[in-house]
Amino acid sequence: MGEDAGGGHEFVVVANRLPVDEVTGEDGQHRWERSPGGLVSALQPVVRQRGGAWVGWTGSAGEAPEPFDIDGMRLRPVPLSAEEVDQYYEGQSNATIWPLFHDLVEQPTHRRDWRRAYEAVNRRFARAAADAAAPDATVWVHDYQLLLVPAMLRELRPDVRIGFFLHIPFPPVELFMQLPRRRELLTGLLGADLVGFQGALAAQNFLRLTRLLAGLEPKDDRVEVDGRTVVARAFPISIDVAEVDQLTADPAVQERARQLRTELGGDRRLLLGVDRLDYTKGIEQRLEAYHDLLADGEISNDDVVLVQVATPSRQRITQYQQLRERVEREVGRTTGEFGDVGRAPVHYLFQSFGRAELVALYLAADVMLVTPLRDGMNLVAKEFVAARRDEQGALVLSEFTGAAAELDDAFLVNAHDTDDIKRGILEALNADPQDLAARMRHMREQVRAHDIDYWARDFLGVLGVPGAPPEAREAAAAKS
Ligand code: GDG
Repeated sequence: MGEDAGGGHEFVVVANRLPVDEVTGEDGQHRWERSPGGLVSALQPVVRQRGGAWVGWTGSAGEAPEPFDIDGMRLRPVPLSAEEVDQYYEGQSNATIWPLFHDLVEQPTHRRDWRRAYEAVNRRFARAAADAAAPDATVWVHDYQLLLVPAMLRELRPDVRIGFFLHIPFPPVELFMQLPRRRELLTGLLGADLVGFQGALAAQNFLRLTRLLAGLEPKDDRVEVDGRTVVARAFPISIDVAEVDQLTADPAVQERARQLRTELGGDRRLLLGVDRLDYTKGIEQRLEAYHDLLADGEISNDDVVLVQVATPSRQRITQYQQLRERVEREVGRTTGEFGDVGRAPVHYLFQSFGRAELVALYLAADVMLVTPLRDGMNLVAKEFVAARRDEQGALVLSEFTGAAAELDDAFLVNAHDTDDIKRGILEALNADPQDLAARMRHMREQVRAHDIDYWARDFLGVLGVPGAPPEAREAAAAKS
């Protein structure tokens, strides 16, 4: 694969964000750096391997830079005005669709001007993708910011093969029906040849909706639309296991893990949370459970410590600012009530860290807490498992993550129920080491056999892309 004579690419990824951030060094020079976030962690290796193009936004409002190359990928920036960032990105994408698709864990806002901006920006992305694609190319569109792109792109370029993958949950029919202009959104997705979801339930929700909203007749995992077949299936996303392996093998990372443990208080057991600061991640409920365990005397500040990394995210949206305030109040309450001088019960880090530091934290942890109220997959859970080649450490995992379907050897909890989170934490802390090792071994087998490469090959194989044989599923099934 690669570029054709006319500059078109045979493989094009379309996502809201390019996989880079612009940073200014101390010398005042601008440069591009890989950005954090699930989508980027997931896709960068796939595009790099195929020498493809990536269409997306740089993260800054205003004019877009010319296309440029990085890490074997051609990046083609799409411009967004400041108003479009407000309306399309922070508005319709993150204050309407995001909360609604996550089972209304926060109230969505519905605004006509946001919907208009969303449509205009989706059209711009579709045009940019049409410009980037070689004849008969494959275009892989990603996520909830671009639900209208598949149909728009098909209109412009009926020759290309279109895949769409949704990284977040697809809601039950009765929730989707609350969306204004719901039919257009559904029709947008139906422009794809293959619509991928994190789980089987999401694919079923989508297919049910085609019957209800578009009067179509879905059968098994497919539905006929205008003489074409649209396939809807689950492709649970995963992580770059090789990257995690490389970091865990690095003596500097191992040393850093030992140092973290010493600094946090020698023989105290380390509980760890790593999340974007997002209301879907259940950080408040987790902190409350931890507070209550200390208050009940079930655990003590002498024996246990919690490190909560909360990566800054969507900071201009009111609900995220309010969440930050509530989380920081809860951290303050717990520290105030149970802390000692020089020994805090919670280390709250509202910062973004490098990958090596994250992996050192995974290695240092005794119990990893992943307790979202709703999450499409959750890569942190899989990264933790992949990091634990020592087969130690316990994972407390919310049933409402996509990851729970694969990692059922975790300590599964109802993340909406603080008492159940407490139970899960106590079980994890008191588990027999042999039981923990057996659980970890099973979970590691699952993640290692289904890494990001498997996910991409599986999706692209079903989409029918050359070089991505459809037997990925069968081959991996035979391996395990
Ligand atoms: C969406 C869906 C789905 C976190 N803090 C830092 C950092 N991270 C990395 C983690 C992990 C990724 O970001 C987060 O991925 P998640 O899957 O946990 O969550 P979302 O960002 O909500 O992702 C989710 C995912 O898309 C993929 O489809 O699993 O359900 O919501 O890789 O390690 N990375 C660095 N510094 C940090 O401080 N470098």
